[in-house]
Amino acid sequence: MKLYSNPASPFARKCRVIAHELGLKLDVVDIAARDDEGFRAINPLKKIPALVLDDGSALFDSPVICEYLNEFGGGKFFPGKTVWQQNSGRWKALGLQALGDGIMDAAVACRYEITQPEARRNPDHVARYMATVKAGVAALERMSFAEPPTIGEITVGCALGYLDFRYADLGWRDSHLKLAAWYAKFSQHPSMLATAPPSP
Ligand SMILES: N[C@@H](CCC(=O)N[C@@H](CS)C(=O)NCC(=O)O)C(=O)O
Repeated sequence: MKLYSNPASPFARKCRVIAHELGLKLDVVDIAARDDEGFRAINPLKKIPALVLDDGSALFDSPVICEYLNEFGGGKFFPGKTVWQQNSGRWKALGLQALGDGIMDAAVACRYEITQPEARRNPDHVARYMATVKAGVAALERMSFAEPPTIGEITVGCALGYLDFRYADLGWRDSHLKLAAWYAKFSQHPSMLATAPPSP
């Protein structure tokens, strides 16, 4: 299986963490999707991650790829069908994944905005993205996290890792002590250490 990825992408990192946890060997191809129109032949949305299976078909969107890898590798990162429970089970895991993905969406979009030439940068967009990032992190502070982790905890870990990577000055730990204590431990999982983004 070939994973189109990039060491800086928090979405691709989710897939790499699951693969590492399950001992799945992926052929990882690093690309800069933003500048690669040809990549639309694999993912028409031109986003990484994309997973190309041995029969040539492609999966995209990190929740889909992660769930596929989880099933392929016999993992337990996606809890089975359960009735709604606020603090555990399938809907908690998927809800946490959605929150982490939403933080990453805003943080990545903001990064694209602030790396534009100055004349094209829109401060209103930057403010709106950062408001979403901050509200998302504040919501995480009020949540509980499972051990062993689900896809929810993995996504949140990748989102916080991305904030440290691209927004080192954000200082999210200062006002989110519970979240910071959880992340200090979570980020030491071998799969998180093995997939950490490069130094900025
Ligand atoms: N919802 C997608 C988001 C993926 C995404 O935004 N990837 C970024 C890199 S971190 C990308 O490929 N951007 C290229 C572009 O937007 O042109 C997922 O979960 O996989």
